[in-house]
Amino acid sequence: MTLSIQRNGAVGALVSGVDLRALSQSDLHTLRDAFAEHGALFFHGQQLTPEQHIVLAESWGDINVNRFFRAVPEHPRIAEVRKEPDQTVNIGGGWHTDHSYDQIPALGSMLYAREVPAFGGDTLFASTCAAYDSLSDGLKRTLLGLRAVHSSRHVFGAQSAYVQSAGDRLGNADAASQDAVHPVVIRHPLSGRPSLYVNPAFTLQFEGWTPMESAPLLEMLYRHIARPEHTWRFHWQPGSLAFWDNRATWHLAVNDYHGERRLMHRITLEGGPLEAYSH
Ligand SMILES: O=C(O)CCC(=O)C(=O)O
Ligand SMILES: [Fe+2]
Repeated sequence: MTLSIQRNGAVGALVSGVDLRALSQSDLHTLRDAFAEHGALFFHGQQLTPEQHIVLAESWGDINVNRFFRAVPEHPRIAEVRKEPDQTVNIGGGWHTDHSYDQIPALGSMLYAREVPAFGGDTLFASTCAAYDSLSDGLKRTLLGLRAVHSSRHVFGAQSAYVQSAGDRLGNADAASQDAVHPVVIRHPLSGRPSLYVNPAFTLQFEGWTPMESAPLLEMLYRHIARPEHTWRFHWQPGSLAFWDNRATWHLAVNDYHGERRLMHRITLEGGPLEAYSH
């Protein structure tokens, strides 16, 4: 098998010719470079047991256990992303990046498809690096001086409509007490590229601005990041794996398959501190 990497549009690359159960050191090196360059890697036709999924994740870095997702039975380090035929709410159905409410956000996740609907259930990705690059120089200069406040409280706390509608798929609402402040434009820890680090799920306001003052500029940035030319759509098969970088991308799980089951296993990797981008 020969490993080959084919880039998508603005975000991610499709990797073929590789068995994720048997990566050589040289494959791993190639994948690390590709991950830094493309922000997400996509694979099809993988056959991973939960144990092999864990081995794969550990070959990359340390595992981070998400406090809110229900775990796969007997695998406390694997989160379950599930929607049953009788459920209408899905997990991650709006644009977001995971863990921005942590002061040291997780690097990203390896999401592995076990059961997928016959049609739909795709995941959209957006490049927050491409989105920064396509802003005007004037707005870039303004954003470089800003920091933003992020929180988990309104999403994963007990009062949240999302938690109430997710049933037993989400839990531990008492742990939803994180607030973090991050630069609005970060230097991507792997690529060094500037990346827009705000998202509609967890960002509350710019530091030192009121929520009302922040909303119009945040909304503008959200519309800009979600522009079609910054995005790509991944269609899952059983055995597909997506590995995304939370510091370079957003994602959105499309909820268009009511009446069918979709079951994914997610392992999240520890990240590192974020720095502001400066010229
Ligand atoms: O199910 C998906 O496609 C993604 C769900 C999600 O947002 C996540 O696992 O972080
Ligand atoms: Fe997510």
